[in-house]
Amino acid sequence: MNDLQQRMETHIGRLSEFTATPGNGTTRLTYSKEDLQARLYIKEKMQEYGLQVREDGIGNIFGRLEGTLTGAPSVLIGSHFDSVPNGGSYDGPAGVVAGLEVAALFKENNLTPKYPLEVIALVEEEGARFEGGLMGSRGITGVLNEEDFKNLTDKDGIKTIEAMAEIGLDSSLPKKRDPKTMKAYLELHIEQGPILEGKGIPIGLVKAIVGLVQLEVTVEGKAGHAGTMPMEHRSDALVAAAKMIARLPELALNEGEGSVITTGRLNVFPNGSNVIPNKVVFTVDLRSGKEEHILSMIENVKELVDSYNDSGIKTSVAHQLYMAPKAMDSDIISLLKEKCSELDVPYCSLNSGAGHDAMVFSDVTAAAMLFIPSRDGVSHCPEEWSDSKDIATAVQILFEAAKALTEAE
Ligand code: HGY
Ligand code: MN
Ligand code: MN
Repeated sequence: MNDLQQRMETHIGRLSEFTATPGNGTTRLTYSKEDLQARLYIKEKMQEYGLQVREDGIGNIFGRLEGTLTGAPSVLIGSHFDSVPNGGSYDGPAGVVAGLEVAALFKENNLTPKYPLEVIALVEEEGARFEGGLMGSRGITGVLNEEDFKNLTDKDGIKTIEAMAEIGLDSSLPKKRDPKTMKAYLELHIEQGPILEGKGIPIGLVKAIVGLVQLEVTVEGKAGHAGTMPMEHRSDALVAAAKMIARLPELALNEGEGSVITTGRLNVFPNGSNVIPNKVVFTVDLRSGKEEHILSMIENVKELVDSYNDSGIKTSVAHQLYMAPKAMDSDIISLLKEKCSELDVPYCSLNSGAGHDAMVFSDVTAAAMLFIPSRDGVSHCPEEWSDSKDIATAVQILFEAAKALTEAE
């Protein structure tokens, strides 16, 4: 195992220690104690690698290697460092540590770029604490405005800015960043699917990222005693919600072309075993490679939910996130292909079924992604694993691409 691969193992190993569920995957919610531990580790490495470290008003971390061109836009390399509940060690951190090691290679080779290089570690990509997801990147690009950011609360009603203050972050700092300060955004991420492993190819170049929508459905009924309320008089919110959820998969299958629908979170109120539920709130995550399918599925979900309204059941659907499908930058894809060939690394092109911060940055700058294989194609679970050898290979490719991008006009 070479030094770079060893450093990858160390970084991933250390970051995976910062979890609220040791022994049962990575649970690192934004602005939690575990976030703070990971944040300190990332900032320590940024300083060690000679970068100027700062955090913005959302808590995103930037490590900057100044360029010789004053006021020139930066080449950003990184990913997110939050996780889903009981997730894996690589989803997000693989991209953050790759960015760190690209900066380390600039330092080791005494390279001062023309255009600045910035390593970026983003918060709340998963949306596991504050609704919607892609929060850190949406805040930087202004898609999430200051007002909406400040009003976001977690399931306990704690606001973003309160949670930030808990770990010593300053939410009064700037959030939205002028697009003119960004030249490109590069992200290494695990594939989270079976394609690369199936092909035995270490590097995937992402052509496009599927569109994704997060809806929140609220179903209201009437609470009552589980023993004394006759069945025919009930307005059971959970029974109505269960019927809706059971019919969602058919909407994706009818849409076709790889469209998917998932209900990942469901809360029952008042959640007593002998109480007829009077309210249920559940999420609907829907995705497709074509926007027409996304729009059609939104309409069909709303129609389905609406059809359960009656004298006792009332429903509503809230939009939490809307991201249209996004193509990655063709010029940077060509550059990455060239660097893979120069380094004699096999690669293939593929689309991403997962959402990523790169899809947000693609609205304001040239964005591109590299994938590495996921063992057994699994992710968002403790079994998630990728080979540090592949991360090291990706770092070499990103290093060559970053050198070109920080020199080119
Ligand atoms: O949900 C996603 O696609 C990403 O993992 N946040
Ligand atoms: Mn991710
Ligand atoms: Mn994820």
